[in-house]
Amino acid sequence: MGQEMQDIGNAVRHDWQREEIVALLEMPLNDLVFRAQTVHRENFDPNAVQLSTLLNIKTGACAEDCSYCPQSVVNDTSLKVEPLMNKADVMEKARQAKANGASRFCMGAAWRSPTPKGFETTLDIIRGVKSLGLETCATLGMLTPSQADELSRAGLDYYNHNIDTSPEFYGEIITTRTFQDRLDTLSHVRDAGMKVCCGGIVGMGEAESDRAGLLQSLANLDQHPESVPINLLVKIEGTPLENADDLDVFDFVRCIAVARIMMPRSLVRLSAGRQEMSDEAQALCFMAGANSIFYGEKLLTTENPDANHDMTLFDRLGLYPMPVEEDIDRAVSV
Ligand code: SAM
Ligand code: DTB
Ligand code: SF4
Repeated sequence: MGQEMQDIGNAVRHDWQREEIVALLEMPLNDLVFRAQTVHRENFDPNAVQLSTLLNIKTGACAEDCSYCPQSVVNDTSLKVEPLMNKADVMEKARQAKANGASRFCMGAAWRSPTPKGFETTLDIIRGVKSLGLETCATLGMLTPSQADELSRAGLDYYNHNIDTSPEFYGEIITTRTFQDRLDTLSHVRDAGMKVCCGGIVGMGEAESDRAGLLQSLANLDQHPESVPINLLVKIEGTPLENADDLDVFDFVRCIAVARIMMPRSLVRLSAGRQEMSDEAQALCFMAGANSIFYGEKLLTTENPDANHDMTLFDRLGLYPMPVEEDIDRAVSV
């Protein structure tokens, strides 16, 4: 492999300009996927895919107005509100996730920010899940610096907090908290020594330059997020985005490929939207450098492919779950 290709794969840059990202998004697909795959191979085992299992530990009645989300109080969806789960039930789900082969267990709560009582229970839940030998991740909304510290001390490895879209398009999607609020939470998470899981959603009617802006904002953070979930909007009845135009699946693949090129050592997660995607589209995403998925039949409130389907797809493609040690070693070098 020539020096030029090596340089492509190993440069961890934080100075991405919007035009060069748009140029990447518009490359011929063959060239783009080749470049992304080259970067992927220089930084990872190309056939290992990290598996994260999600559990919504508190459902619905969220005070934010995110226009994609079934859990917002302002969206009139048929979702049943459920209070915070108890520790024993969460641990049972975490044990099952581990037995099914997941390496990371991600707990979501539909909060603008954690309530005081809910937060204490969540700390206890995290201590329990950590003791099972799983990597832990949580997404609980905005955090203060001291909440981030407490989560870190309880054994939380990752905090998921997405910026969702470009700074310009953000106000079309959410009005109850700002883009800067999200960046503040991310810096509290970093300061507390946790790893960052941060990505966004595409297919919300945004322009290509917004997809470039999302990727630019992620890659130009002081440190790249260790995990980058790229979600394809799941259109949910009763949300303002229920009738959003479909994103061309190749434009989704392009986002994955450009995320891989821009954040060469991060796990790029093919996230929400897999249930609506063909096996072939998912295979293209893996070729373009995706190396993580949500694994298990449910995301937070919506369907995900079942584990048998995913393991059959992995067999057909020669993929295998990434061992947890490999994920931990890699995260040290992002
Ligand atoms: N309330 C917390 C928060 O927003 O920080 C945590 C849960 S929230 C549901 C986590 C993320 O899921 C959102 O930031 C968004 O990126 C993603 N998400 C939510 N609804 C989605 C949908 N319908 N389609 C795709 N992604 C979605
Ligand atoms: C992320 O980026 N995607 C996940 C996780 N982080 C919390 C959530 C996807 C939610 C899809 C819609 C639902 O199931 O409610
Ligand atoms: Fe609440 Fe999170 Fe849904 Fe926004 S995405 S409405 S913050 S649960």
